[in-house]
Amino acid sequence: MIFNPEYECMDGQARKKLQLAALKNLVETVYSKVPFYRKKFEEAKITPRDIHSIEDIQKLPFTTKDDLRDNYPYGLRACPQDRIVEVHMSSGTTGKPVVNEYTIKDVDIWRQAMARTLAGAGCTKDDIVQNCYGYGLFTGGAGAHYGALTIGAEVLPMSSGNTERQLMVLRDFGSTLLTSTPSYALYLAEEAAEAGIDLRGLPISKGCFGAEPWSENMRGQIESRYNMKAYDIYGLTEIIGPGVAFECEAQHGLHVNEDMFYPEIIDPATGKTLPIGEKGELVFTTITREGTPLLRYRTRDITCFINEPCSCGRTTIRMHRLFGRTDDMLIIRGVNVFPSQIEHALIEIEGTEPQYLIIVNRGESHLDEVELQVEVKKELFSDETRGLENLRSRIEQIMKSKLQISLKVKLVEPKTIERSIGKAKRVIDNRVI
Ligand code: DLL
Repeated sequence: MIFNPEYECMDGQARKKLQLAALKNLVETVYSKVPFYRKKFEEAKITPRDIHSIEDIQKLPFTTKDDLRDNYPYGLRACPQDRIVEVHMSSGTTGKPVVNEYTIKDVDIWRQAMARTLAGAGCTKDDIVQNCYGYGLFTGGAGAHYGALTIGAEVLPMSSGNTERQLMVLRDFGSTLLTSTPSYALYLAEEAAEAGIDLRGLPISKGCFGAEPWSENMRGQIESRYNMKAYDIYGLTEIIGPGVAFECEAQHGLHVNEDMFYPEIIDPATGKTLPIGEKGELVFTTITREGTPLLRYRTRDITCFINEPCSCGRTTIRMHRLFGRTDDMLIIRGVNVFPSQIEHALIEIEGTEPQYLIIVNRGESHLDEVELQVEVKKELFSDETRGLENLRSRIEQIMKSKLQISLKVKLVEPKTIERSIGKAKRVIDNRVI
């Protein structure tokens, strides 16, 4: 089902006109309302009057994750505070989270974007959506919730976790559409098998999965265990949350909601825009946003555009499912984690050395497990073991509060972790996805 054929199937030239008008409006706003952007424009010696065509977007400065960190928490707000109605957050590189503030119009855009997304997977008002994305500062829960309401479907606001109750609801409430991270969907399937629940016999027939990398192999597993069609959905906190791009029934690339979020693909080394079809870093300008709009935000996600017409009838540009990232961000149980956050936290913990190694595994259960090896001062090893045990559990607690994930800490003696002559190797990611 196409939720909004007027916009999703729009003629390309008409869409370009719309994008240009929205871009001009946005550029005027950030130039006059956001000192950070005013300064960037001055440095680049441009003004809003330099934007005449959509291609002129290439004259505009990029925005990076570091810019968001430097302007934490409200420095990029482009409207008065009393117009903000909702806030979401995700991890930044060194402890300062990335903040996104929404006006009511932004929430409306999000609702529409997610309604298109769920409709892409065939969701109608007859569906019962079991929403297992986390509710809270993470965008997944709220985004899927808004989208389902906008379609008029019934939402079961489960949030993540509490597997036993998830399975009870899945079996007893007749859920027809599952929204969760793909790894959680597989974990649930595993637990269902243990509990003797035959998922293939339940009404659940489609799922919208994203927020972390997954593969065709995982798609196949999910589809066969649930007897469902599994769709890839993409988004990020900085831009809106989920709802930036989604698969339709053709499952051949993700349609970008480009009338809302203008996409570009650039060479991450030079910043130059790449021709359609070439792989590079995905960049978005939030042409319709009001709260914290961003110009040419560098996502660090790697993909390419697919320019052939899609059999579904939508005319929006599609992006290939992600190939990876340009940085070292890990996604663990759906939570973004930067090794630099761990490093920062360790510096403040007495007794530890700044040498650590993160080992990530995906266990039998399909959930991510993390071991953090930390070198500790020599003296501690000659102490009684209670001291070591206290330190170990203190690090675990600190990491839990700073990173929002549980990891297992293993304390090791100085010089145990292999040194490298080049870039230090901080992560061993053993996950096969
Ligand atoms: O993960 C938003 C979201 C929620 C998307 C629910 C889909 C479903 P963040 O926590 O800010 O936002 O993380 C954004 O996650 O830059 C990608 O690297 C990664 N990511 C998101 N969707 C996918 C996907 C949400 N379908 C970061 N495939 C992004 C691979 C994804 N990676």
